[in-house]
Amino acid sequence: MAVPPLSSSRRRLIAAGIGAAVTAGFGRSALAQGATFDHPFANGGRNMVAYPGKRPLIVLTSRPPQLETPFEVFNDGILTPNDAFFVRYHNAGIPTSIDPDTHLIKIGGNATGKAFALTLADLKTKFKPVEIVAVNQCAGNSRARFNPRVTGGQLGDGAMGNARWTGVRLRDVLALAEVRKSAKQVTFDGLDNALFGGGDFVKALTLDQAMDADVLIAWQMNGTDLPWLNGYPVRLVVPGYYGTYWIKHLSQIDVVDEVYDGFWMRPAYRIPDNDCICVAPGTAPAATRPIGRFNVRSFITSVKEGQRIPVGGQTVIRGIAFDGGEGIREVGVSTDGGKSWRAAFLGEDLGRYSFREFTFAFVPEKSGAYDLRACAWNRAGVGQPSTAVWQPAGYMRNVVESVNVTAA
Ligand SMILES: Nc1nc2c(c(=O)[nH]1)N[C@H]1C(S)=C(S)[C@@H](COP(=O)(O)O)O[C@H]1N2
Ligand SMILES: [Mo]
Repeated sequence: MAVPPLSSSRRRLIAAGIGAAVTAGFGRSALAQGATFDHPFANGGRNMVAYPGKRPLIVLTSRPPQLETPFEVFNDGILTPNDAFFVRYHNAGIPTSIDPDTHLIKIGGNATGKAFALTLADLKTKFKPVEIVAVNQCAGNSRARFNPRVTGGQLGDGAMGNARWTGVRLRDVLALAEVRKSAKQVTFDGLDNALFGGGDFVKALTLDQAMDADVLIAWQMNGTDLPWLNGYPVRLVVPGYYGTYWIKHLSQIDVVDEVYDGFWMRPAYRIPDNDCICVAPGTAPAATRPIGRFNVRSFITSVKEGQRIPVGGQTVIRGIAFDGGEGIREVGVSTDGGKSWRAAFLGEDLGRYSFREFTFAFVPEKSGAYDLRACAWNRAGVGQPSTAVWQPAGYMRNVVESVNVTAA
């Protein structure tokens, strides 16, 4: 069933700076600077702090900064505002001063015939600019929902965001490097350093992944310079792939003739090398591979766990869906805990890597409890699992989630 999107009047209210607290059913105060934010899981208390270029966000760690987007932001629109976009670093030595006129992106490595360097001005003037809307999601998004719990940053669902990225194709830059036949991988490094061990954050893509036309070296996000904490002045954008590959403050690109095995490629950011990408709870995988593309996910954003909705009146169930680059074909909504499903109305298509909005008009006829669920399918026909799987790193959660509400 297709229902018309009912969101425009509400968005105008938000644009006018009022209404969000009232319509979303919870107070602004929990999101203010200095407030304590409570995730709905044990030890979920966090501070709300405004970092440079950011509105108050949920602080997971302060050094290095790891900031989560309050989930209600995802109901305001399918592009995530720069000042609300999540932040993830691994090492405390983040850059604190960068001169955009002298910053260099150096290209080299043992599988290139020519090493060279580009300034930001070179990137902006010597190559064709490209724009892509794409979701950036941390592999550990929703990690705190794992049961049994796993170690690692206890994230709610706010380690993701969707933006319009402007940059140049990585492959256009690599075309100048005289890449040799022996080339296997491309490694990427940024200006941040490890201060307390753990190793410099360096990531690798296979040559094929790196040569994909959609991989960008980007300097803009939603039409303005990248926020400092999201990788100013340039970052890698790897549409469809987990955020770990999206190197920030990009400064070095090396084409190499071996499989790069630095700490952040092995043992970090690896997934069980099997079809379910899972193991029995409490066990370790026998073999692993580097994490790759997103699986299919969807979230209800307009209704919150525990909310009261009007019996006999209309509640708009709105949300977002995305996957690793096939694009979303269909989203189903269930209001009876997954027993029956109906098709939601899909919103504007900003491309196969973007959040896709869905809406569904729900009129509960009887008072009582309702278990609301959304399930997305991509254009390859792959959907979301109805029961959660487990893995020790707490990556790639994509089970159909429940939002329990009461009609009264
Ligand atoms: N230089 C650098 N780039 C990095 C990281 C990092 O620690 N250092 N973390 C990666 C990880 S794991 C994620 S999830 C994304 C997060 O991007 P964001 O901070 O812009 O949201 O950045 C990636 N790029
Ligand atoms: Mo991440």
